[in-house]
Amino acid sequence: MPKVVVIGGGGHAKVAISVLKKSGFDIVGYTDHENRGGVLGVPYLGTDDILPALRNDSSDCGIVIGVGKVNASPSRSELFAKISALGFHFPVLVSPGASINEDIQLSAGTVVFDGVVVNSGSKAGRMCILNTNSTVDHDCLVGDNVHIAPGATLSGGVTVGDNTMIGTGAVVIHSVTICAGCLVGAGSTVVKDLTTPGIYVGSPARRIK
Ligand code: JB3
Repeated sequence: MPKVVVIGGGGHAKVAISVLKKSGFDIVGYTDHENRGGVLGVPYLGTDDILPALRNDSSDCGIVIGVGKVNASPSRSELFAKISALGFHFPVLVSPGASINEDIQLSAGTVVFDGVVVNSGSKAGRMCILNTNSTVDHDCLVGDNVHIAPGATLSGGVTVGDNTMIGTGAVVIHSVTICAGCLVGAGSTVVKDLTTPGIYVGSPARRIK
Protein backbone atom coordinates (compact mmCIF):
# COMPACT_ATOMS: atom_id res chain seq x y z
CA MET A 1 0.00 0.00 0.00
CA PRO A 2 1.45 3.42 -0.87
CA LYS A 3 2.10 5.50 2.25
CA VAL A 4 0.91 9.09 2.61
CA VAL A 5 0.74 11.86 5.16
CA VAL A 6 -2.14 14.34 4.98
CA ILE A 7 -1.40 18.03 5.59
CA GLY A 8 -4.22 19.62 7.60
CA GLY A 9 -6.94 18.01 9.66
CA GLY A 10 -10.04 20.03 8.76
CA GLY A 11 -13.00 19.51 6.45
CA HIS A 12 -11.10 19.06 3.19
CA ALA A 13 -8.70 16.63 4.85
CA LYS A 14 -11.63 14.53 6.06
CA VAL A 15 -12.91 14.04 2.52
CA ALA A 16 -9.40 13.33 1.25
CA ILE A 17 -8.88 10.76 4.04
CA SER A 18 -12.07 8.89 3.12
CA VAL A 19 -11.08 8.83 -0.55
CA LEU A 20 -7.53 7.73 0.34
CA LYS A 21 -8.93 4.83 2.36
CA LYS A 22 -11.17 3.73 -0.52
CA SER A 23 -8.21 4.02 -2.90
CA GLY A 24 -5.97 1.70 -0.90
CA PHE A 25 -3.49 4.15 0.62
CA ASP A 26 -1.79 3.61 3.98
CA ILE A 27 -2.38 6.91 5.83
CA VAL A 28 0.46 7.39 8.29
CA GLY A 29 -1.14 10.42 9.96
CA TYR A 30 -1.86 14.11 9.49
CA THR A 31 -0.07 17.32 10.40
CA ASP A 32 -1.76 20.52 11.54
CA HIS A 33 -0.94 23.70 13.43
CA GLU A 34 -3.04 22.23 16.23
CA ASN A 35 -3.82 18.75 17.49
CA ARG A 36 -7.36 17.95 16.39
CA GLY A 37 -7.18 14.43 17.83
CA GLY A 38 -7.80 11.45 15.58
CA VAL A 39 -9.48 12.48 12.30
CA LEU A 40 -11.54 9.56 11.01
CA GLY A 41 -9.11 7.33 12.89
CA VAL A 42 -6.00 8.98 11.40
CA PRO A 43 -3.53 10.04 14.12
CA TYR A 44 -2.05 13.51 14.63
CA LEU A 45 1.70 13.56 13.94
CA GLY A 46 2.53 17.16 14.90
CA THR A 47 3.09 20.36 12.96
CA ASP A 48 4.78 20.51 9.54
CA ASP A 49 8.07 20.73 11.45
CA ILE A 50 8.06 16.91 11.62
CA LEU A 51 8.22 16.60 7.82
CA PRO A 52 12.03 16.72 7.33
CA ALA A 53 12.51 13.86 9.83
CA LEU A 54 9.65 11.93 8.25
CA ARG A 55 11.28 12.34 4.85
CA ASN A 56 14.56 10.93 6.23
CA ASP A 57 12.87 7.94 7.87
CA SER A 58 10.41 7.15 5.12
CA SER A 59 11.60 8.28 1.69
CA ASP A 60 8.72 6.53 -0.12
CA CYS A 61 6.01 8.45 1.79
CA GLY A 62 3.83 10.76 -0.31
CA ILE A 63 1.95 13.89 0.70
CA VAL A 64 -1.68 14.85 0.19
CA ILE A 65 -2.43 18.49 0.91
CA GLY A 66 -5.61 18.34 2.95
CA VAL A 67 -5.75 22.10 3.41
CA GLY A 68 -8.46 23.30 1.02
CA LYS A 69 -9.41 26.78 -0.14
CA VAL A 70 -12.56 28.72 -0.90
CA ASN A 71 -10.89 31.67 -2.59
CA ALA A 72 -8.42 32.52 -5.35
CA SER A 73 -5.36 32.50 -3.09
CA PRO A 74 -2.08 30.88 -4.20
CA SER A 75 -1.35 29.70 -0.63
CA ARG A 76 -1.86 25.99 -1.38
CA SER A 77 0.70 26.25 -4.17
CA GLU A 78 3.11 27.90 -1.75
CA LEU A 79 2.59 25.02 0.68
CA PHE A 80 3.16 22.57 -2.18
CA ALA A 81 6.44 24.31 -3.11
CA LYS A 82 7.64 24.31 0.51
CA ILE A 83 6.93 20.60 1.02
CA SER A 84 8.20 19.65 -2.47
CA ALA A 85 11.52 21.23 -1.56
CA LEU A 86 11.88 18.59 1.16
CA GLY A 87 11.82 15.93 -1.55
CA PHE A 88 8.31 14.54 -1.07
CA HIS A 89 6.14 13.40 -3.95
CA PHE A 90 2.43 14.22 -4.29
CA PRO A 91 0.29 11.40 -5.67
CA VAL A 92 -2.73 12.15 -7.82
CA LEU A 93 -5.77 10.99 -5.84
CA VAL A 94 -8.78 9.81 -7.84
CA SER A 95 -11.82 8.42 -6.05
CA PRO A 96 -12.99 5.05 -7.32
CA GLY A 97 -16.37 6.80 -7.51
CA ALA A 98 -15.18 9.30 -10.15
CA SER A 99 -15.42 8.80 -13.92
CA ILE A 100 -12.22 9.65 -15.69
CA ASN A 101 -12.47 9.19 -19.44
CA GLU A 102 -9.79 8.95 -22.13
CA ASP A 103 -6.79 11.14 -22.88
CA ILE A 104 -6.81 12.91 -19.50
CA GLN A 105 -3.81 14.44 -17.74
CA LEU A 106 -3.90 15.12 -14.01
CA SER A 107 -0.75 16.54 -12.41
CA ALA A 108 0.90 16.08 -9.02
CA GLY A 109 -1.23 16.64 -5.95
CA THR A 110 -4.54 16.93 -7.77
CA VAL A 111 -7.49 15.30 -6.00
CA VAL A 112 -10.65 14.05 -7.69
CA PHE A 113 -13.49 13.30 -5.30
CA ASP A 114 -16.62 11.14 -5.50
CA GLY A 115 -18.97 11.58 -8.42
CA VAL A 116 -16.65 13.77 -10.50
CA VAL A 117 -16.71 13.38 -14.27
CA VAL A 118 -13.64 14.36 -16.28
CA ASN A 119 -14.30 13.96 -19.97
CA SER A 120 -11.92 13.11 -22.74
CA GLY A 121 -9.13 15.43 -23.77
CA SER A 122 -9.06 17.45 -20.52
CA LYS A 123 -6.03 18.41 -18.45
CA ALA A 124 -5.74 19.65 -14.87
CA GLY A 125 -2.52 21.05 -13.43
CA ARG A 126 -0.96 20.57 -10.01
CA MET A 127 -2.82 20.76 -6.72
CA CYS A 128 -6.31 21.07 -8.17
CA ILE A 129 -9.39 20.10 -6.20
CA LEU A 130 -12.07 18.58 -8.40
CA ASN A 131 -14.65 18.45 -5.67
CA THR A 132 -17.62 16.15 -5.21
CA ASN A 133 -19.95 15.78 -8.21
CA SER A 134 -18.23 18.44 -10.31
CA THR A 135 -17.87 18.03 -14.06
CA VAL A 136 -14.93 18.93 -16.26
CA ASP A 137 -16.20 18.21 -19.74
CA HIS A 138 -14.15 17.49 -22.86
CA ASP A 139 -11.01 19.39 -23.85
CA CYS A 140 -10.84 21.64 -20.79
CA LEU A 141 -7.53 23.10 -19.70
CA VAL A 142 -7.43 23.67 -15.93
CA GLY A 143 -4.36 25.40 -14.43
CA ASP A 144 -2.59 24.79 -11.11
CA ASN A 145 -4.31 25.06 -7.72
CA VAL A 146 -7.80 25.45 -9.16
CA HIS A 147 -10.77 24.45 -6.99
CA ILE A 148 -13.85 23.29 -8.88
CA ALA A 149 -16.35 23.19 -6.01
CA PRO A 150 -19.08 20.60 -5.49
CA GLY A 151 -21.55 20.36 -8.35
CA ALA A 152 -19.84 22.96 -10.55
CA THR A 153 -19.71 22.36 -14.30
CA LEU A 154 -17.11 23.28 -16.89
CA SER A 155 -18.59 22.64 -20.32
CA GLY A 156 -16.43 21.60 -23.25
CA GLY A 157 -13.27 23.46 -24.15
CA VAL A 158 -13.17 25.70 -21.07
CA THR A 159 -9.84 27.12 -19.87
CA VAL A 160 -9.35 28.04 -16.19
CA GLY A 161 -6.24 29.89 -15.00
CA ASP A 162 -4.13 29.17 -11.92
CA ASN A 163 -5.52 29.65 -8.40
CA THR A 164 -9.06 30.29 -9.60
CA MET A 165 -12.05 28.89 -7.75
CA ILE A 166 -15.31 27.96 -9.45
CA GLY A 167 -17.95 28.02 -6.70
CA THR A 168 -20.47 25.41 -5.73
CA GLY A 169 -22.94 24.66 -8.52
CA ALA A 170 -21.54 27.34 -10.85
CA VAL A 171 -21.73 26.73 -14.58
CA VAL A 172 -19.21 27.79 -17.23
CA ILE A 173 -20.47 27.47 -20.80
CA HIS A 174 -18.44 25.94 -23.62
CA SER A 175 -15.21 27.51 -24.89
CA VAL A 176 -14.99 30.23 -22.22
CA THR A 177 -11.59 31.26 -20.82
CA ILE A 178 -11.33 32.35 -17.18
CA CYS A 179 -8.05 33.99 -16.22
CA ALA A 180 -5.92 33.22 -13.17
CA GLY A 181 -6.97 34.60 -9.80
CA CYS A 182 -10.77 34.60 -10.22
CA LEU A 183 -13.44 33.57 -7.75
CA VAL A 184 -16.71 32.61 -9.44
CA GLY A 185 -19.51 32.67 -6.87
CA ALA A 186 -21.76 29.73 -6.09
CA GLY A 187 -24.53 29.20 -8.61
CA SER A 188 -23.17 31.76 -11.08
CA THR A 189 -23.22 31.25 -14.83
CA VAL A 190 -20.19 32.34 -16.82
CA VAL A 191 -21.08 32.98 -20.46
CA LYS A 192 -18.09 35.01 -21.66
CA ASP A 193 -14.35 35.19 -21.03
CA LEU A 194 -13.23 36.61 -17.67
CA THR A 195 -10.02 38.47 -18.43
CA THR A 196 -9.41 40.36 -15.15
CA PRO A 197 -8.73 38.67 -11.80
CA GLY A 198 -11.56 39.31 -9.34
CA ILE A 199 -14.81 38.09 -7.87
CA TYR A 200 -17.65 37.34 -10.27
CA VAL A 201 -21.23 36.49 -9.30
CA GLY A 202 -24.65 36.12 -10.88
CA SER A 203 -26.13 34.80 -14.09
CA PRO A 204 -24.58 35.99 -16.29
CA ALA A 205 -21.61 36.42 -13.97
CA ARG A 206 -20.44 40.02 -13.45
CA ARG A 207 -17.39 41.34 -11.64
CA ILE A 208 -18.18 42.80 -8.20
CA LYS A 209 -14.62 43.28 -6.89
O1 JB3 B 1 -16.11 23.48 -0.16
C1 JB3 B 1 -15.81 22.40 0.27
C2 JB3 B 1 -16.60 21.18 -0.09
N1 JB3 B 1 -14.77 22.21 1.08
C3 JB3 B 1 -13.98 23.31 1.61
C4 JB3 B 1 -12.52 23.06 1.34
C5 JB3 B 1 -12.19 22.96 -0.12
O2 JB3 B 1 -11.76 24.15 1.90
C6 JB3 B 1 -14.25 23.38 3.11
O3 JB3 B 1 -15.61 23.66 3.34
C7 JB3 B 1 -13.34 24.40 3.82
O4 JB3 B 1 -13.89 25.64 3.74
C8 JB3 B 1 -11.94 24.33 3.31
O5 JB3 B 1 -11.53 23.18 3.97
P1 JB3 B 1 -10.27 23.17 4.93
O6 JB3 B 1 -9.13 23.81 4.27
O7 JB3 B 1 -10.11 21.78 5.39
O8 JB3 B 1 -10.67 24.17 6.12
P2 JB3 B 1 -10.73 23.90 7.67
O9 JB3 B 1 -11.79 22.93 8.02
O10 JB3 B 1 -10.75 25.26 8.26
O11 JB3 B 1 -9.37 23.20 8.04
C9 JB3 B 1 -8.10 23.66 7.65
C10 JB3 B 1 -7.10 22.98 8.57
O12 JB3 B 1 -5.80 23.07 7.97
C11 JB3 B 1 -7.01 23.66 9.93
O13 JB3 B 1 -7.02 22.68 10.94
C12 JB3 B 1 -5.68 24.42 9.88
O14 JB3 B 1 -5.04 24.53 11.14
C13 JB3 B 1 -4.88 23.52 8.95
N2 JB3 B 1 -3.79 24.21 8.26
C14 JB3 B 1 -3.83 25.43 7.66
N3 JB3 B 1 -2.62 25.73 7.12
C15 JB3 B 1 -2.58 23.70 8.10
C16 JB3 B 1 -1.84 24.66 7.38
N4 JB3 B 1 -2.07 22.52 8.49
C17 JB3 B 1 -0.77 22.26 8.18
N5 JB3 B 1 -0.25 21.10 8.53
N6 JB3 B 1 -0.01 23.15 7.50
C18 JB3 B 1 -0.46 24.37 7.08
O15 JB3 B 1 0.27 25.16 6.47
